[in-house]
Amino acid sequence: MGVERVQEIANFSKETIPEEFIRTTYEQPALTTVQGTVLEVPVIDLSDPDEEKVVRAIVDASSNWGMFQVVNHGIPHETVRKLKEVGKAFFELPPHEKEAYAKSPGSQSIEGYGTKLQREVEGKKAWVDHLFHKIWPPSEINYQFWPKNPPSYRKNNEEYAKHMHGVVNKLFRCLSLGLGLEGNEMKEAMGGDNMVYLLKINYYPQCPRPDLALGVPAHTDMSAITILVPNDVQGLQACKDDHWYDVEYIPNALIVHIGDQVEIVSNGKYKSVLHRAKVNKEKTRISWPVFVEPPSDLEVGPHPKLVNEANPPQFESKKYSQYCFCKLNKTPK
Ligand SMILES: O=C(O)CCC(=O)C(=O)O
Repeated sequence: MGVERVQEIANFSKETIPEEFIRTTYEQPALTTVQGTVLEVPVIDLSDPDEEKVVRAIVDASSNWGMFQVVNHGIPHETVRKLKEVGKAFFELPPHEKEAYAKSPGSQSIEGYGTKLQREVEGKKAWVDHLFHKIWPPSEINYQFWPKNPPSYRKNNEEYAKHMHGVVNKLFRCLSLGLGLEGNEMKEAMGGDNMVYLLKINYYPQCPRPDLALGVPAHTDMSAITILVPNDVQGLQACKDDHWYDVEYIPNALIVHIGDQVEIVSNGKYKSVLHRAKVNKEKTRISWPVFVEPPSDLEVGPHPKLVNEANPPQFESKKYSQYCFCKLNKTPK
């Protein structure tokens, strides 16, 4: 097989973890988390008929936190439950069945089942396996990365993607109005209906040393926005004013991250959120972020209506693919 999956490593790591998973003291969650405080990222009721109130709440959350949770978002709870059920079932299949969807080494595509191969800057590895595949638009979907087992995987994921549009449209409308733009202008700046929804499933097995390891290290998302549902195991942390806080798990809420592209189009008014994920000693944590992204060849930059002599552009305009390449290869933006 070649690549060792974290799920397998977890099976034989009962008390300790391999050295490459032990974070430096600057990153270890036990040493760097503000204890006893669960971060109260704003919770916004998307069904509130007072649109101005919703816009104000989204502007405030996106400018000060870069993260918020939405409730009454219109995606049926049953749809989310079924998405989670089939994702969990996939990761519980025997290894050889999952390996059928593995990314081939050297593949340029992000899609497929995998474990991050390259170590990070500090030489460390993350305690997580994942599955990536696009769920929208239909022309971008590569069904070879969608598990055939469990058999309802495809139906349940298609159903989730269908319901996701309503939330995406509402969020972009509010973000746009909050900048003084027309309701459709933010979405159009991200590619309109050609935006790509990339689903990732993070599978964080139980870890005997959650104080030392991280599931996902600190990062901001390259996407425009990310819409995430976790299972009921708390693990997401957000950085606010240079401190790391646990983000509360709210059943049936969607967690929204402002990504780098919204920060760029807003010319810095909205902030992309620095976040990371912890792991758990007793329970497997799973999360399903959907990265809502501009098409790869779309040039993204500060919206022309938001820049003038008094507000010069704070970011260079770049094709989204080029932005991702620079960020992943750590070349100057
Ligand atoms: O699992 C989480 O809550 C966060 C996941 C995440 O940040 C990522 O996959 O980029």
